[in-house]
Amino acid sequence: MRKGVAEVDRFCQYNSRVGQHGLSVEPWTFMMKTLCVALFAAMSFSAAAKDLVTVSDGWIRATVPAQKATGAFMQLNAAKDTRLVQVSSPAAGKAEIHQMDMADDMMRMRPVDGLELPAGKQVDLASGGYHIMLLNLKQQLKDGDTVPVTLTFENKAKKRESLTVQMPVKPINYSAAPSASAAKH
Ligand SMILES: [Cu+2]
Repeated sequence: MRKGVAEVDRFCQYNSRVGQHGLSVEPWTFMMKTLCVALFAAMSFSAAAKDLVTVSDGWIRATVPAQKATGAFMQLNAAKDTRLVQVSSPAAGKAEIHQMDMADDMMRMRPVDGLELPAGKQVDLASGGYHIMLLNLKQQLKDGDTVPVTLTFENKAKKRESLTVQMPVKPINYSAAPSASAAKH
């Protein structure tokens, strides 16, 4: 059992025991039961997204004061075909999925509306390729900070699931261990 689920379970068991002691506690018990069901539903929802896509080696590039944008990088592994369609972070006013490519001998990056994640295939979000762009940053991001980033996936049936990952901020000159596709750049 996942740690969070165990905690909710303990919380719910405790509250149903409290509910057995008096006659006047029925509405309270009912409310607690409803709340517990809702909590379980929310938790199994996030567990499902976790089982769907594995995020590894995530990091965010640190910023200098007054810098308003930075990149977030990671490796994604989907268990079933899905698509990354939306990103957000409380640290940024806006977040986008970006693609970086060469056009007329110039490196440019542009937002894309989604990134395909084929089942069983590792997709790298790395410097020089796809990445997550955090824009309108609310404060400077420093080495050692941790920033939550929420990824939303959509499958072929248009069903959406979200996953929040805690991403460490790494120094400006940091680069992740070279992976097969990053080496091409
Ligand atoms: Cu970008």
